[in-house]
Amino acid sequence: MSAQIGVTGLAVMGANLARNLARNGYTVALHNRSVAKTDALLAAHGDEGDFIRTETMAELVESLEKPRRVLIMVKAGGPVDSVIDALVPLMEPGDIIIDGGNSNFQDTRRREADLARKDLHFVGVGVSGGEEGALLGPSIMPGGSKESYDALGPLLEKISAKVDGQPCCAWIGTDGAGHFVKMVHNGIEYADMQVIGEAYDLLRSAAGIEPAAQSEIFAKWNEGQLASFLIEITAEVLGHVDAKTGKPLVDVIVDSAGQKGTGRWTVQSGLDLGSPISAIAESVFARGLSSQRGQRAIAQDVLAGHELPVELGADFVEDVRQALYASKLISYAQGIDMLQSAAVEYNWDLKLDEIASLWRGGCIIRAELLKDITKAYAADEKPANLLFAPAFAAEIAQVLPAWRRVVSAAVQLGIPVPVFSSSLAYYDGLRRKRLPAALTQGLRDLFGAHTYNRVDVGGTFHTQWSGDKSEVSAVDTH
Ligand code: NBP
Repeated sequence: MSAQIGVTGLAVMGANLARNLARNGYTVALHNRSVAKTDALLAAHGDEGDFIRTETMAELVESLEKPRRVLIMVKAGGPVDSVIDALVPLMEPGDIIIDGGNSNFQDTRRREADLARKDLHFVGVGVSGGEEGALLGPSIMPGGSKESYDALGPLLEKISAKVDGQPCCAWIGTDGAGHFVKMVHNGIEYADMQVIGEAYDLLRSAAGIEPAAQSEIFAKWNEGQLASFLIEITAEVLGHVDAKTGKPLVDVIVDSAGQKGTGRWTVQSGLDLGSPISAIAESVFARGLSSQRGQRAIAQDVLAGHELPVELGADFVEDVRQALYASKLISYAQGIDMLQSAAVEYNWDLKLDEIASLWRGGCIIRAELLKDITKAYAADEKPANLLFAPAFAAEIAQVLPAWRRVVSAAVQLGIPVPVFSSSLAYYDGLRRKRLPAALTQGLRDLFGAHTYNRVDVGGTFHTQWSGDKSEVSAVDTH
């Protein structure tokens, strides 16, 4: 018996993907650095399908049909390079090495180029859905060559989540495109969670609605425009009572949010691309601020508040819902805009409708909204920005007054809403006819002779600030 695919790295994600593949009828060769994990998986789930137990890389490679497919599911970073180094001498031209971990897309680009020189395919695959998704059907974002997708795609599509009968898996683009799209997915996930947190804080701190009652509000919200996995689990977490204290669980959890790095990578990459992904950036910064517990404790005593009284309207809860929806839309619009910039920079032909479509199921940001986003980018005329799609421009117009009221109230009450407010600033910045960037350019020209363009004639100019202040035509030194 030979296996259609091998999996090396059988911690929680690798084990669950291996089980998912076996449950879908594939023979799966299993390998882990320490054999104990392989044996534990076989002991607990060996009856779920056809597995081949291997102890060494050589055994793993020998057990595979050709072209060989080996899925690496080890810790991102150095361990992936070690496993690749061990595999390469054992593989033959045309074989496929797949990295399904959360690798940085730049590492994936480097590895793909290295292996292409050895006639091996390297496919970086973004996998979203956590432990449960890996087992029951994740959202899968494969990069690498089109040729490798022909050999690998059918397996990945089979084990992926399905929405309306469509697999949540499609070839994203060459080299690191899959890992890049997964990274941006995670960035949007950060923003999605932050806007939920801001809504919760406003309902609690401004309107005095306790977690149990909020659980019902979020459950109701999950039936409408906001329907999504994250809103659904927010209702669950807010409704959960701590068995030890009888308090809402959310009140006994330390208010310091961790991060594993994909949000930070998204922001770093957004800065490199010049993409205004303020919602994602503010979400990462909000987690950073939450973790500065020492400074936050000192601030309790030394920093004034001077909150101002606010008359909350009778529809405050609905206002917050609308502000949450608007801010969520902005984070998707910014994330997708970043994908467009990356497509140009890295020469990827990203199909935004397919990407939105495969985020509809299996992944953490799965949401009803993604169906409309898919439609917007499947249209003949693709919007330059998601917000320009007629359906979304109309929706934003509808929720805009509530969004402004909520941000104003939050500012007056001293409740931090970094993503609600920065998203509104992004929206207003985008639609503003004249931005103060003109003044910025004037200042740059004065202190650094950085030059400017004029609104009335073409060319690049410099004012001789330290001389007679006359304007001269200049070579662009931006
Ligand atoms: P971990 O990230 O915890 O990695 C543990 C695995 O890596 C074990 O199999 C371990 O072998 C192996 N390993 C390490 Br550590 N160093 C190694 C080396 N030098 N050579 C060979 N093997 C090595 O596993 P995980 O939590 O299952 O995650 C796997 C990947 O999936 C990661 O990239 C992670 O970021 C990603 N992930 C994705 C999601 C998602 O929702 N998509 C969720 C969680 C994780 P050992 O057993 O011998 O120590």
